[in-house]
Amino acid sequence: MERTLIIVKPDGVQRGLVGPILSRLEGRGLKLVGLKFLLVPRALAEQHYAIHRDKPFYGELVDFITSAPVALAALEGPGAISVVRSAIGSTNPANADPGTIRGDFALDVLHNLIHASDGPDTAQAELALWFKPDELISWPRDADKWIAVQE
Ligand code: D4T
Repeated sequence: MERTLIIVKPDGVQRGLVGPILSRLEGRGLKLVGLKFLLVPRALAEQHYAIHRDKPFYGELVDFITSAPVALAALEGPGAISVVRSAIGSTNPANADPGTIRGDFALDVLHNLIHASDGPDTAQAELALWFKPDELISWPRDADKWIAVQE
């Protein structure tokens, strides 16, 4: 079982695609274990994108992610990290396969709708960066029974 982080970026929020994006990932069988909606503080954006600090697109990337609210989700499932990466498609949507989120809804590399952790180490670090431990839910083994009790 793995956990991964996704961020629906400001373009996805503004275009009303939070629901459709989460729906695709939930439909695949991934379970939500955390959910958040926020305007990203600049320091947090800089920490998240620190690996790109020396890239020419770093400035506009941080400007963009802090420009309007984003939706964050922590998702859990077998192979969740690679399952989500393949569901979202190539970083540059112009190269993303049809049927992927970017391949169906985006065209521009900066405005590529969604971020997803790209490996176990980044998933762990990013989940810790964006969620406090008590903001992540642990689903019980008998989750169906739990849902029935909650209803
Ligand atoms: P994220 O991190 O948003 O999930 O994207 P990827 O993991 O798919 O791609 P990335 O880390 O290489 O790039 C981070 C972020 O920068 C934007 N970007 C990227 C850009 O604006 N211009 C570029 O040339 C590249 C390569 C898009 C995603």
